Amino acid sequence: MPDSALTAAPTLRCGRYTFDLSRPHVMGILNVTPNSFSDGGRYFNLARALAHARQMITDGADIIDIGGESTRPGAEPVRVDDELARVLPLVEALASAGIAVSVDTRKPEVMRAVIAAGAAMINDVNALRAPGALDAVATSDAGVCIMHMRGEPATMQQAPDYTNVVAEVRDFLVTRAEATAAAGIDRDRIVIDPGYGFGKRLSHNLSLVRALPVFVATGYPVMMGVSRKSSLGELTGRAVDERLAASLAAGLASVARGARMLRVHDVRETVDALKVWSAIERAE
Ligand code: 7PJ
Repeated sequence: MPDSALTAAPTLRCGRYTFDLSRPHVMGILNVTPNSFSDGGRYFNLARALAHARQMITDGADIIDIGGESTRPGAEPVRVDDELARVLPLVEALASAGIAVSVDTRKPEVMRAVIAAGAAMINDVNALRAPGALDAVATSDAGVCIMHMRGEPATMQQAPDYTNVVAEVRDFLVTRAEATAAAGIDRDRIVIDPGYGFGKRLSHNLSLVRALPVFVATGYPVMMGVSRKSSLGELTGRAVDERLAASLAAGLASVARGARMLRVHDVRETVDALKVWSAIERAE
């Protein structure tokens, strides 16, 4: 592993927040869809969602990622007004409480509205490819996560194939990050994400984790979302709510290869794991 994978210490600017990524950061997942696969839509209720978000902050999350549209394989699209009705009240409440908020969305209309409501970051699994998405973020000071996805959520797991998954995903992310920067979004507002599980087979996902230093070498901070994903079920035979150990292993393997942000369901356990890993990295 090149030294730079471990020594790169970029700063990420997201609205009024500046994250010093010399310490790996944790993004807590808050799904507010009725059908989110890994939490069964349990947080589709404002009071419960707020309590869960606050708990994740108490547990050490640096930012909360709110998603109102499921992007699980096979998921159907959600209308703009439905998505906004789900996420906006949460964005407003959390942002006004001084909590850094990211919104997981592909829709420019949603991006504009949540940024106006105080969101510090846009997490777009579609890498700002929707018409108007680049502009929606460029006219703000929000940070952005550019993720790789092959195809569309409805169909992405139908026989995904790559000649060289690492090179193809890296080239896509660099191209999209350059387009993002060219649209007026400074490089220190951009994070890239190989999109674990998005139009990839198990072997592709594993290759991407193993090759994370290739992504780190692009100069952009790297985010990984492995939490509870189905490939971890393939490896362990565990159901979605029994993948904590698998998620921690994949998350730590990612951070050890240079990922600077982990998007996770299990914040408390991830923060503990990172504390131990970081202490070992700092030891004499
Ligand atoms: C990811 C995401 C991910 C980023 C989802 C799930 C599916 N955003 N949104 N990276 N995954 N940036 O959480 O299982 O891996 S939704």
